[in-house]
Amino acid sequence: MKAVLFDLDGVITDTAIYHYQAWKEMASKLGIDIDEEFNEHLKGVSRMDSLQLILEKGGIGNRYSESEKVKMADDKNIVYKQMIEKVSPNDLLPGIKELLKDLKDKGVLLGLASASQNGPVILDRLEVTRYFDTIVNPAALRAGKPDPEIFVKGAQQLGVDPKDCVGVEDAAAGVQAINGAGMVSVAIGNQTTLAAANKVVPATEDVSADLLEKVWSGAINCNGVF
Ligand code: B16
Ligand code: MG
Repeated sequence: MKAVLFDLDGVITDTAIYHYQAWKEMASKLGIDIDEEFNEHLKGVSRMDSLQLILEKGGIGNRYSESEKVKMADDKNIVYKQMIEKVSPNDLLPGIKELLKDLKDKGVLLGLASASQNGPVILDRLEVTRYFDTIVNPAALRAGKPDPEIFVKGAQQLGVDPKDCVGVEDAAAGVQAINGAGMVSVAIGNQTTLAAANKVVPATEDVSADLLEKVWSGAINCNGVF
């Protein structure tokens, strides 16, 4: 294993509540009510695709022009950015600081493969930017997850073959993207939802450098069933 590509939201930290509150505020101005259950569908989904899902929920998916939608998404992002100003190192999910440190100590390259354009700011606020060798720019992608492009680009930016990489995700679309990139996948969360991953663990504290190495070598050597 030469590199690990990390998703951000739900893996390194959890800002889903801030995305939810900011979208809820924007949606209510349009007379659309969204709840936490609906918010689950927005996890890992890009900003513009999230907006489209919300408009469709309100039955007004075709009402606005592209520039009007960009303005709505920008307004939501202004609110979201105010909310993430309070993010601090205390918001790292359990075990993640140790994981990043252990992987660096072992000489493993680290990359961020997040759909969030706010990824670099959030890494700064969490004070973990120095652990990352590369960050994929999601704004430059042709397609979002489940398309493998973001993970393929991450491996390219690190100069590593995808088969020597492990991707870590919390969303089914993200696991599909990792697998499609030809990497080994480790997922955090529900065993049934994330069954396509080479390995599923319940929580971030269950992911260690040793586990990632073990899953990678097992998958490479014997087809990845654990
Ligand atoms: P932004 P991930 C994703 O992050 C979030 O899960 C998703 O809810 C959000 O819409 C997306 O980033 C875009 O975020 O509006 O900040 O560009 O899970 O891919 O790390
Ligand atoms: Mg995620």
